Amino acid sequence: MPAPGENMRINGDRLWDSIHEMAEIGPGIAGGNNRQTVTDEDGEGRHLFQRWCEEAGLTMGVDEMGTMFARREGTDPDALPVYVGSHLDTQPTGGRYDGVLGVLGGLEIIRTLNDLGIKTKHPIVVTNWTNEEGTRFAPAMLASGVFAGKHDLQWAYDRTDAKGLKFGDELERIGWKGEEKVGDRKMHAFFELHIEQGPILEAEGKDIGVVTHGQGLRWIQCTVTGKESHTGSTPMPMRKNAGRGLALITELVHEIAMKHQPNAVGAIGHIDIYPNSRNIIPGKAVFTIDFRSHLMEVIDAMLNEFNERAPKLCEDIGVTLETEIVGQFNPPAFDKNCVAAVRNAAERLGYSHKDIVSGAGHDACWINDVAPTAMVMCPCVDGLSHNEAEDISKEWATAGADVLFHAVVETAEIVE
Ligand code: HGY
Ligand code: MN
Ligand code: MN
Repeated sequence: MPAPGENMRINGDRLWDSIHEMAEIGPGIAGGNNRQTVTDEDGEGRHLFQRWCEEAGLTMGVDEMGTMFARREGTDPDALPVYVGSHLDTQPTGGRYDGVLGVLGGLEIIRTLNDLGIKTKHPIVVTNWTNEEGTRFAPAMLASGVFAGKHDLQWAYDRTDAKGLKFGDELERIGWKGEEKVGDRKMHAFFELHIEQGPILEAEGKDIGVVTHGQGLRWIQCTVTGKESHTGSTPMPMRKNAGRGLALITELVHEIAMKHQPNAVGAIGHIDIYPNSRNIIPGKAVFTIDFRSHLMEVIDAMLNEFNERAPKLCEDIGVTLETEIVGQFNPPAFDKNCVAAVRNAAERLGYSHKDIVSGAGHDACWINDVAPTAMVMCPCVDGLSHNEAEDISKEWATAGADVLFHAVVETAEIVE
């Protein structure tokens, strides 16, 4: 099948303008975004995306997890569609590009095909996956996980946020609980454009990351239980301080990850301490460990060491530890043909590129289990993400979307 001509490019200015119009919805307090999943702001962003899709002549489908599928017809109605997308939900102190670049990069492909009057054999479907971030409702990649058969729909609906609200109720409240059965859609392929969220591409002066693999992840939610008592009058030997358990485990997680450098990361990002009063010994600490590696044996080794050492650390200071795995996926290896389509596109377009492993998790990591999948990455400034100061250049966004355009359109097969 003919690949798109090297002169075929997306409209970088239009993409850039759309990204920043979306960024006005759910603004953060420091220039980024707070458009958390199934909040009113998420709903507003969805409506804007839907309007743009309708203006581009797309038909919208929404499934029971609220994932949005905007379809451009192909010439062969029986051909499985090529899907392209990412997520519009953000972290509470998120950036303007994480996820949004991939959804609006997909929309830009449609807008460009319309401009050029190009038809493809396979339909193309631009996708906004619900709750990729997993910060308000764990785990991350919740909707794509249900789509790939990793989570049961009702289990997903019953996930609760810090205020005890249920995901399914919130999805219904914002009016985005669709009718389509999750996972019924079959894909010819799936492509996702995403900022790297790490320092490698910028440091090496590369325009494009050709993502061959991703890290696997384990989120271990820990509950350390001690005893609330007066910080002034309780003798030190009598204390059962859950805060010490948190501190010892925080250090243990770091020590374990450092043992497996450069193939591992580990930290604790979510922490709730109770009752969180200045003059009460903490009786309870609830927190989530995030272990990752692209090597399964390293993930297993980190979990084993943690399970051996953490209970003893807590026992020695008179507190108890309960753990629950609240998020997990194994290291994905993306589809070689789709990865080659990305690499060839970068080559054809004259963009510098390198093969890379994704440090962050993405919806593509789950979709890779049910369809041939690959990712395109662009650099981000100082590798910073999950921070309101997250930043990219228009050139990087344009290069990433150009490569995405060529990989998707080549796979969808241009009809002369
Ligand atoms: O956690 C992740 O890797 C993704 O950014 N949700
Ligand atoms: Mn993301
Ligand atoms: Mn993210």
